Amino acid sequence: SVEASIPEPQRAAWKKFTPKPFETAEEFNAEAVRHIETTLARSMYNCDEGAAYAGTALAFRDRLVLDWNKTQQAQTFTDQKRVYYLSLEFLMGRALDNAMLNIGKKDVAVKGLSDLGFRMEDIISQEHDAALGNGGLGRLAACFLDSMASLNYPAWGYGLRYRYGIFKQEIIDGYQVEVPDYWLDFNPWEFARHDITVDVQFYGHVSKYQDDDGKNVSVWEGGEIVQACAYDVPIAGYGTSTVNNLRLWGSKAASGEFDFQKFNSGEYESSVADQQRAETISAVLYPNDNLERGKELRLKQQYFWCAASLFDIVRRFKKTQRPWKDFPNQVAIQLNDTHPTMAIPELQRILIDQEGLDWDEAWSIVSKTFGYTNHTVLPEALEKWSVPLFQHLLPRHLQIIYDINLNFLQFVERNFPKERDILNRVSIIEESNPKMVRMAYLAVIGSHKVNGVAELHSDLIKTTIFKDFVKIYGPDKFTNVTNGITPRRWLHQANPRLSELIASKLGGYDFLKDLTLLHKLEAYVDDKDFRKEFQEIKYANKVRLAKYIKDTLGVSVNPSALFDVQVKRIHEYKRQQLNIFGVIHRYLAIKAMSPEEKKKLAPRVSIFGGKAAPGYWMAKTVIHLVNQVGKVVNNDKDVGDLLKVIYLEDYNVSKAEIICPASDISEHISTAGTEASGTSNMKFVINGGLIIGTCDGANIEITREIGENNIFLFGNLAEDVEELRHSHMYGTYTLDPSLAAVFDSIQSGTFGDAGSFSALVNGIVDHGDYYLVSDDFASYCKTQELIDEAYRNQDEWLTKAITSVARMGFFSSDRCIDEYAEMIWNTEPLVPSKDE
Ligand code: F58
Repeated sequence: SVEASIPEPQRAAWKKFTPKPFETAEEFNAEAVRHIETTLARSMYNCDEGAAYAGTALAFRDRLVLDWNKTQQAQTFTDQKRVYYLSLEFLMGRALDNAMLNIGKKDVAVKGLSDLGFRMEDIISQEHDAALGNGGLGRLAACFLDSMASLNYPAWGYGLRYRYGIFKQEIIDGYQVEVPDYWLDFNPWEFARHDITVDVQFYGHVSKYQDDDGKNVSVWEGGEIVQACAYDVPIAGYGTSTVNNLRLWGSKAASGEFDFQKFNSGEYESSVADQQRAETISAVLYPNDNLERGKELRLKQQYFWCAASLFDIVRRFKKTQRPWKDFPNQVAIQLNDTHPTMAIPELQRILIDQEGLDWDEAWSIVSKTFGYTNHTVLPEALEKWSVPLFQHLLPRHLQIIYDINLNFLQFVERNFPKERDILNRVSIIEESNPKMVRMAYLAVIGSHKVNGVAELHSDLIKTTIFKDFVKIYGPDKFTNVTNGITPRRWLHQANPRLSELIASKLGGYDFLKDLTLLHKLEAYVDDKDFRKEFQEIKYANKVRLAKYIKDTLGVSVNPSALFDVQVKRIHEYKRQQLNIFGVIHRYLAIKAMSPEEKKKLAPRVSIFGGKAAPGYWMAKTVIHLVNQVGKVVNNDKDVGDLLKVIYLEDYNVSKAEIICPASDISEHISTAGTEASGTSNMKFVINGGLIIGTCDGANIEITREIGENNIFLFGNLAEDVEELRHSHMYGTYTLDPSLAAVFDSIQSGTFGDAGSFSALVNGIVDHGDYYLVSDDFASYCKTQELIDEAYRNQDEWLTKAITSVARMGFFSSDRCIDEYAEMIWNTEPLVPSKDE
């Protein structure tokens, strides 16, 4: 589309009318009421909380947009290197509270709304979560956007605008039921850019021609075109006027002649069907976490989004009129896992087929542009696409991938002439039937840096899945950036009272921009008043969660009990089954206790939450078991308050904001070596909760920072896992006796039909216990007893909690982004000038 701008002489006229942002409660109300009356066409006689939310959101959005326009203008004019973060998932949660924090006028809105008869909390909770993600990977992308804007990096996110985000989970009769999440009814935070579209091609065939200079050229012809339409979301930074952009692509049928012809020739129905088929591409987020199923539509989503994003990035670069060799100095593209790997052959295709560069020149640009972040070593999560599917859907890209592979294998052969096997092992094409394209290898070969997300994980990828590549490229291509979380959302917004208490001691809110300042809290660890207030805040947060549990599930829990929380996607490797077996073990123990023994036991509330992938039977069985155990335990008079078991429905970002501040202990108990990092571990500790965990992912670095006395570690180490698995399969295998007792009680029908749980039990008893539940059970239960004991000494517990908070400075996503910028992107912040 042609860019038009107001001519210089007329700009003074424009500037006179630049909107003035609201400053006072009155001015805020003027904006909110105007939006409710005119944008929504509602009056004071039909203004409910939903309408008041909309008015508030629109008033803040208007303020955001002014800074957004300025930021984008400044980034274009200064023409410095930009970062593009490509992620198929952005788990943003709610936006209003975050917008108010960043703009800094929440107090004004609180007053204004109260003048209209509304309470801010009620208004905030009207917002639908933007849930375009499954779990940690998607939430990390959201934290990174927040940090990139807060640190003034010129950065854009690129993703897909799913019509349906992650499903809503209902628990019916103890089973998970999935309900579609249609979230776009009213979304004030996005701007449809109907003028920014990209045509994306699929299917067809490749023809070879000779051009006028006798050069061979490949042309991808035929097939179908789908149109990508841009939807932009402003991403505001904290304590700065930088507002970056998140561009999400929606799919539509390409308009124009083709449709028109069909329409005119009377094929109205089929032209509408084309439209619907095109819209299917961005219709739904795949709900699997750590599993790849190789579905055609998923590959279509990936290519559609990569092609549209690359076109957009290249278009922006070309406007600068720089030579192509400058591309990697102007553009850094980060691949959030292998999902955007198609961007690599796509950029190569654009450069050679469309821009006429020769292969080597193009490849030198491509391989300097990309960085790849790996988030898992689980084999079932590594993406592979069948060659026939590829050939059918993206014939030109398959050729390019073959050429990339050929060049790479020739390079390997030259350097390792004596090793015949290595070529087979590192080839992008797996010689299976059908042949498969290994996306992780393509990502490694096409990127200049590869990183894992915690130290252990980054070491593991170098010794397992990418071992050969370390030999080929040397170790420097591989690096680590330990994950982090944004303290704005996960401390300040989720726990405003704790944030305020910290600010009162540290002399302001600078710690929200430099989290390492938290270390100064250690000076207050013995301060009576501080301790009292810290403890009161934790209690109040538990009361808030207890109320939520009562309101949603009708179960009363005692806020003085130890709240033990495990909330995350349900997956065998995360071992919610270990937790619930531990709960059953505790239940059996309580049943056998004398009244005196019972008196000594600290009451506990075991809280679970998380979604299972709809086709993941074992995970769904775990959910069912937790609910069945809850039903029995919560109604057992012998148990009373000593144990309650809660399953929170539909765990999501906004619920996490209530749950994280309310835990005493949270569980991060994956089989060692399986959880790449984990990020909720950080969210709990920063809110003054202790953790029980295995030596896995970021737990190890959390331990290093906060000290081993402040964490409850247990279980086998990653280095021992392989041998243990081997011994299960081929050696003698004895089930842990306490776990055997737990299984006996399940099999005798204590928690309902034993048959429903047999697969879960048999996986451990008969099928090798792949996740080492039995091996870790004794040390898990022992550690839970240590927790009971430690909790009895409230004073020491509190010391541990405060000390831990003070030592969490390392785990800010701001630190991550600075590390990426320095080690991988080679970019600098662009600090907005005051008078702009
Ligand atoms: C998670 N991965 C890791 N994948 O499991 C977790 O340890 C880590 O902290 C986090 O990434 C951030 O690095 C994860 O969430 C997914 O959900 C994918 C969704 C798409 C399909 C493949 C899994």
